[in-house]
Amino acid sequence: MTDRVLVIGSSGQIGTELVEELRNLYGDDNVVASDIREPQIEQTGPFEILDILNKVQLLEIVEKYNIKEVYLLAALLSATAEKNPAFGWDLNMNSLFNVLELAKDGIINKIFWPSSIAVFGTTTPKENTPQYTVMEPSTVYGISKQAGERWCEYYHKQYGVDVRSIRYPGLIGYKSKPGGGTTDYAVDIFHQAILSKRYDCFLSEETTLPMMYMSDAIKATLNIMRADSSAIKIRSSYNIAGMSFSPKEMAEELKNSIPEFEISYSPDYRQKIADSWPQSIDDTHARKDWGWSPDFNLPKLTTTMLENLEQLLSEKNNV
Ligand code: NAD
Ligand code: AKB
Repeated sequence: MTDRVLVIGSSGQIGTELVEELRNLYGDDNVVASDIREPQIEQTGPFEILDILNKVQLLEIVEKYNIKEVYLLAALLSATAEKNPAFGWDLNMNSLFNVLELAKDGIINKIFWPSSIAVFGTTTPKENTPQYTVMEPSTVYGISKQAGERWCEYYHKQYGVDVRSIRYPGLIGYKSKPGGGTTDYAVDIFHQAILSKRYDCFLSEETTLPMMYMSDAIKATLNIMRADSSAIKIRSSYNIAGMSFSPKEMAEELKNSIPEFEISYSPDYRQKIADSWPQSIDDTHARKDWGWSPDFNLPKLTTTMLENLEQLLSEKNNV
């Protein structure tokens, strides 16, 4: 029976785009999408409803499709987890244990599990944040990601589990909506710029954060997963960088295409989260070990987002 890939949390912001690319690479039937909720877009391959906290259901799906590689995307993100810390911890940690255990038992061969810039905290150097540095996250999400990184490295060293990970910055794409993060404004702003030409931002104007266009994030994910195992020297999680900007800089860039666009600022509880995160990231190790480099900067991201989102929204209005 053919070895197959399973994406867990496939109906979310990253999963929606990752499944599409994995199916282009491996074939529609060889990539099984799964989530606790229905997908955002029509599926071209198998989809299963799966609660990752249900170990029995997970094993059934893994055996049914002969899954050998798992992309674990199910999680509560930073803003949502702050509203429900106990469940955030439960989901973010136990989902990872359930998948790591399958690899430890030799049932699956390879795991991708994303970490985040949220592993850093207020005591971390903010600019060009190094791979190895002080890490004192202050959110339940960041704490769960930091603990997850430690467990990934532990399972690799103790049991030889082939687990690979990236610390994604805030991700921006037009195909799917974000799921409760602090960086979500950078997607919402495009929707509102097109629909109403104005946006009220929940972060203050000077809040600079590391960000990345979704196709760069997907490229990084596929590249780290397809690299030779010997090239993956870091088994906790790799820093990767795309670009850094503040809401004010994003708005200025948008005005180049939509001159009448206006932005206002009403910082809420997410400001404190953003203030604890780095402003820019040093990704030297990812570049050296498995050839990482981004394709998108802020101007290219802005024109690409506007072009594609305008088309998508006008298609939806015409349906
Ligand atoms: P998302 O919230 O958009 O998607 C997560 C998906 O997981 C959702 O579709 C949700 O229904 C599903 N899910 C929740 N509970 C589940 C359960 N019990 N069983 C199965 N599925 C369940 O998140 P995303 O933005 O796609 O993020 C995916 C991963 O990448 C997460 O680990 C996140 O921490 C990480 N990450 C994302 C970003 C970003 O900017 N999007 C940045 C850094 C790290
Ligand atoms: C969030 O804002 O929670 C995510 C992340 C950077 O991990 N986008």
